[in-house]
Amino acid sequence: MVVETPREGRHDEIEAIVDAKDGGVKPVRDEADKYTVVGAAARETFANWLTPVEEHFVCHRNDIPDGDADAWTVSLTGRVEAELSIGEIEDRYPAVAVAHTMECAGNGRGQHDPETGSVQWGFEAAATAIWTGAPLESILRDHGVESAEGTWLTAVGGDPADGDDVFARSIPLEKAIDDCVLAYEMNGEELPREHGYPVRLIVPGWYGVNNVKWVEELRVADAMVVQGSLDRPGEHAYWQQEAYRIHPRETDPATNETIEAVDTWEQLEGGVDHPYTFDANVMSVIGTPDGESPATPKADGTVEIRGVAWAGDDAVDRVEVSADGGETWDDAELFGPDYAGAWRLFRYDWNAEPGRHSLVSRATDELERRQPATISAPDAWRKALENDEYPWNEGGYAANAYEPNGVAVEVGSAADSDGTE
Ligand SMILES: Nc1nc2c(c(=O)[nH]1)N[C@H]1C(S)=C(S)[C@@H](COP(=O)(O)O)O[C@H]1N2
Ligand SMILES: [Mo]
Repeated sequence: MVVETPREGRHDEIEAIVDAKDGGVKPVRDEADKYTVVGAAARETFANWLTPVEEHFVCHRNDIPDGDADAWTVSLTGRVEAELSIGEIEDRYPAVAVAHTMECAGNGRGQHDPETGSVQWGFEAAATAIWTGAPLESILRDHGVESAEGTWLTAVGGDPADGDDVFARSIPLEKAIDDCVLAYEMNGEELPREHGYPVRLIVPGWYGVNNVKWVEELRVADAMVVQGSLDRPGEHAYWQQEAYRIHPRETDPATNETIEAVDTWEQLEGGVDHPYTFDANVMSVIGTPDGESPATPKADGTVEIRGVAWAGDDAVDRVEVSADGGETWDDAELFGPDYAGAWRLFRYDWNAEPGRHSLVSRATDELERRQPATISAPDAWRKALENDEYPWNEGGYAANAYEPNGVAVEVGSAADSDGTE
């Protein structure tokens, strides 16, 4: 079992990361004191498309391995048997860059009432970076793996286990071949240690937990990871089969070797008993105005509301904004870069009357799935969705309600403004 005690040295590690990131991130409350977690310090992170490394959240449970790129290897196991050095990963395969909006599956956990324990994220555990690396398609093809049907790829982290559980996560081989990369650079720089140096898996548009850092093994097999899947001691399936599953109170999700519905929302709608957190649910955050200081209208009386919206590996179709806490809505305009797996920018010229206003945004994806308003009461479970609520769940996973992410903004009167903007 996973050890439930605080992890030693965690606070020093968090402090070192906040220092290295120059204050672009802040520590987040972790009830069990187990995780290394920092999130975007300012709402304005969500007013930009590219998240600088300094503002990119960090989340992991174990100590960061101190392995060096020169000595590190990635073993291919299961249907394949090979060992790759970092040099080979860099030189033998094409270098590609992918844009990926990474969101911790626990983002929004702090909005669950009653609280669910663990890390109390608001909306600060989401970010978009450019990850450079080798396409898994090229690596797998080079080793004779092509067919995808019914096959899973399990990535194993080289982080020393806290207790005896191994950090292992499975994704369908189809997704791996479609667009995943083994990344060795982040925003054009060498991967920082806390983000997975020397090599990590990037699964575009899928929740953070699938993006295994410090990858040391990639296993191709007919099943998702279950206990006994891996050729090593310890508990293999905790991170796949127990943690990061969406389920009501006091439920132990059953272990599955495979499932039909992979899309997280489809699972939530009944596709799988206790959904796995795979692709990210449709979500949006307003970046500016940030509510920190009064907003000053431009000469034409408008204030630009700007933010980001994402929907995992589905496309964002529409973003609406409301300046009255969700009573009335207007369409925002989507603009800027449009890459699968990464968020879109949105903007709206708001005729801002002086006074206090409650701004919210809600996104709808191409499959017409819209962010719900709130998180339900604990026992509503799947029925919540019909009531425009996200199901409260014991782990606090994959929440995408819009109301909790709103921002209260004070608009200065024309007389308050200096008239230059
Ligand atoms: N090996 C390993 N990979 C990991 C984790 C971990 O604890 N160990 N944490 C995961 C989780 S829960 C998240 S949200 C993302 C965060 O990636 P980042 O720290 O680069 O933002 O990494 C994932 N990859
Ligand atoms: Mo996470």
